[in-house]
Amino acid sequence: MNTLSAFPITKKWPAQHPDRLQLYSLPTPNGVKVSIMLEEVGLPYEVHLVNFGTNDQLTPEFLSLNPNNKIPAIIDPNGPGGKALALFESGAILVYLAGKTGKLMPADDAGKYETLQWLMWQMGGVGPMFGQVGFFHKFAGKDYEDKRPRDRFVAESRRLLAVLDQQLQGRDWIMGQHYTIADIATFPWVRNLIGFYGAGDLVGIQDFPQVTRVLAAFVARPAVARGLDIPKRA
Ligand SMILES: N[C@@H](CCC(=O)N[C@@H](CS)C(=O)NCC(=O)O)C(=O)O
Repeated sequence: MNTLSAFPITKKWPAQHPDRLQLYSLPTPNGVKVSIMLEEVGLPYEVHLVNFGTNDQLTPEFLSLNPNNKIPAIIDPNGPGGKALALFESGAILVYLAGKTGKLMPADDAGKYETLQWLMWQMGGVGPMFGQVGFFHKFAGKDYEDKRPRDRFVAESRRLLAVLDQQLQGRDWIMGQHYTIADIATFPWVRNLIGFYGAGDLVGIQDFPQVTRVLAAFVARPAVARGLDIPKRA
C-alpha cells in the first residue's frame, strides 16, 4: 500500500505512478505556473486534469485536497521527512518546489527574500487584478452597462504593468540575471491578459516594452512551451 492511497483525491484520480509527484491542474495562468516549474526543474510527475466543465473542482475528492476548490494542487509522496505532503496555492507550491530542488530561487538570503517579495506581489496583485480584467472584458462582466468596475481594474493592471516594466529595465528577468519562480508566477498572467483575454489594447500594452521583451524570452523557453500545454484539455 502506497502513501498516496491515504488521500481521498486518488479515488477519483488514481495514480499510475504513485512514487511520482501528483499534479491536479488545468492549463490556466495559475495552473501552468506549476507545470512550467516542474518542466524547468525536471522532477518526474504525473498530471491529472481537473475539468471545470464538469465542476471537478467542487467534488468531495478534490475538496479533500483543496477546500478552496481551486487548481493547482499537488501531492508529493516524497515530501519533507520522507512523508507525503499535500499543498494548494500556486505560490506556496513554487516555493516548495524551489526549496526541494534548490533551483530557480537565489541561494543567498537577500536574493531569496526579494524573490519572495515579487512572488507575493504577483499573488496579491497581478493575478487578482488581471483576473478581474478578464471577467469584465471577456467573460460575463463584459455585458455590464456600467464600465466603472472594468475601468478600475484596467487602471490597476496598468499601474502593475508599469511597476513591472520599471523593474525589468536593464534586467533579463525580474531578479536580474537569474530566472526565478517570480518570473514563472508572473509571465503566464501577462501572456493571458494579452492573449486569451484579448486585453492588450485595453491596458495599452505597447507602453510597456520591457514587459513584452521579457514575455517573449519567457515563452521562448522550451520548458515554458511544454508547461503551457499541461495538462492537455479534454
Ligand atoms: N490563489 C490561487 C488561485 C487559484 C485559482 O484562482 N485557480 C482558478 C483557475 S486559474 C480556479 O481553480 N478556479 C476554479 C473555481 O474558482 O471554481 C493560486 O494561485 O493557486
